Amino acid sequence: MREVEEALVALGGNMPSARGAPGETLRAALGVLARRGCKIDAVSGFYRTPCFPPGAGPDYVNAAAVLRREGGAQALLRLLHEVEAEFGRARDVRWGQRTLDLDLIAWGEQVCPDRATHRAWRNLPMEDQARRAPDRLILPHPRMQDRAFVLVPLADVAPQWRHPVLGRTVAQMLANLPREAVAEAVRL
Ligand code: A4P
Ligand code: MG
Repeated sequence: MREVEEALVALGGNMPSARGAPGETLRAALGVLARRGCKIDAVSGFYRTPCFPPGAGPDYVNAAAVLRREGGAQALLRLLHEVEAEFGRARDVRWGQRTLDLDLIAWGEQVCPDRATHRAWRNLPMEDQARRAPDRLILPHPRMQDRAFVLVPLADVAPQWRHPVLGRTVAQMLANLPREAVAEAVRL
């Protein structure tokens, strides 16, 4: 397994941090990642997106980045969690409001931990999605194909990346989403 792969990272936040409003936080977080060994190849536009689930909090700012780093996917997820913590992320309410959420969307075309487990998380009923979080790394991120707030920014930087299980590119997954959901993501 290759230790350096192109990683796709989704960034989001809907509460101010010590660094400022969510857009400032996201920019600062990218700076920290660059200083901790991430070679950032591309950063998407920043988008204002309505909070999911609707009504659960203020709008988010979302973005996506393509980066590379030595050390494998687990090590990158650990770094992402460290950076979230440094920006004041408290993991209390799942899907709660947050200053910074950094999700590892993909590590090359790796499927983690295996296709059967991936399928189980991908097909988790909506009522369980809000209650259950995986205790190990799932790649690609099991909800990426459902979310305009992930796919709209990702389409700026990796439209041709192909989902290793679903067989669809980012551009194709985005085209499969309801038009209204996509239109709600407004470029800042
Ligand atoms: N985990 C497993 N696989 C991954 C992965 N590929 N990337 C584990 C990141 N984490 C992964 O994550 C829960 C657990 O999943 C962790 O222990 C991690 O090791 P978390 O970041 O602690 O919890 P979370 O952020 O509440 O969960 P998750 O799945 O990141 O939340 P969601 O489902 O991404 O929801 N609305 C808008 N408009 N924009 C947003 O960005 N984000 C959320 C977060 C909700 N609503 C939103 C947005
Ligand atoms: Mg997260």
